[in-house]
Amino acid sequence: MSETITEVLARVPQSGIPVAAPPPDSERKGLTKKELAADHPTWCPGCGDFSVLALYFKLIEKSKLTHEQFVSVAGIGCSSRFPYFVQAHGVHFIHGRALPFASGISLSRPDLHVFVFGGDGDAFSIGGNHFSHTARKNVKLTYVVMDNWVYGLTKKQTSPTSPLGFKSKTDQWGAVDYPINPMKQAIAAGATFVARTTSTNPNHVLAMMEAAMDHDGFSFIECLSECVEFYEGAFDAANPRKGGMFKEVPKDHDATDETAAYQLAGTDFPGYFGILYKINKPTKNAKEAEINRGMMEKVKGLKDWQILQKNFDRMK
Ligand SMILES: Cc1ncc(C[n+]2csc(CCOP(=O)(O)OP(=O)(O)O)c2C)c(N)n1
Ligand code: SF4
Ligand SMILES: [Mg+2]
Repeated sequence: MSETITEVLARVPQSGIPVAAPPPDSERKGLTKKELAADHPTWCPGCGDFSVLALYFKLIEKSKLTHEQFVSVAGIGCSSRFPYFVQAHGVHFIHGRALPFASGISLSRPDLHVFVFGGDGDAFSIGGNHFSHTARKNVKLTYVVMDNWVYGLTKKQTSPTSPLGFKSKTDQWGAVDYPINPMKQAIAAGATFVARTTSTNPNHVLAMMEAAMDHDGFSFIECLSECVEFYEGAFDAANPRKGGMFKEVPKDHDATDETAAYQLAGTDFPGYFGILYKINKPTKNAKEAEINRGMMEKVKGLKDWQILQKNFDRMK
């Protein structure tokens, strides 16, 4: 029989910090990369997104996660096809709306690791408002944006991160709108973990994902991921194998210093890679758990139908 509301709420511990549901059977093993691989990805050969997927498999395997412990959510776009390629619980949702959907999962199932994947258009155009609000609410989830500076799925339109002068189907004479800076946007919106990486540096992508997953709050990673079909060579300047430069965040950078993080974020491309900003602040999950606990005290001993009746009586 399924749990009652009171039983579900009773799983929220006194600390207000939600903890994992009972651990899976100790005899169960974590998923392997091989078990996680689903359909053959439909991305173009050479697309940067392949690398992010492979490293996600590695992360799950390394963390010994089982099916009931994590979920992958995405919007719409080439990058957002991600959950299809993961043989585990996942959601391919509406364009730009992955974050509110994922927030619902995170708040109702705080024991899960909630990972969200998407593109620059999905995150910063149609989903721009959700990005800001999820960040300021500090919902516990990890958001990886595969930034290719273009709309890939719809075959080359200007995106909010396309640089000035970029020629696309929507800007035949070159983009005239100033691009956004995802790092600055995330810091300013209130994100508590803000990092930058590039799909051409696998070890670094994995390290950022691991750190993001361990963060108790909204963790955001911008991962440069080349669209070889519609923006070839976009990130060569960040790739040492193409004569570019991969500069890590300086060792003496204080990631809790918002102004310092903002300054690093403003460095000209290729900029810095690593954790630019990281602070601890109560999550929406913890705050809601606190409210739920208070309410539980008030309705102690009552049956679910009696709680409902009380609510209706109050509305009279
Ligand atoms: C409501 C809605 N508007 C527009 C579209 C068309 N559309 C699909 S994906 C996309 C942009 C994809 O770009 P991005 O998020 O950068 O992902 P990429 O394909 O580059 O990985 C657009 C405009 C849609 N599917 N739904
Ligand atoms: S169109 Fe671009 S983003 Fe889409 S799969 Fe192909 S290379 Fe990747
Ligand atoms: Mg894109």
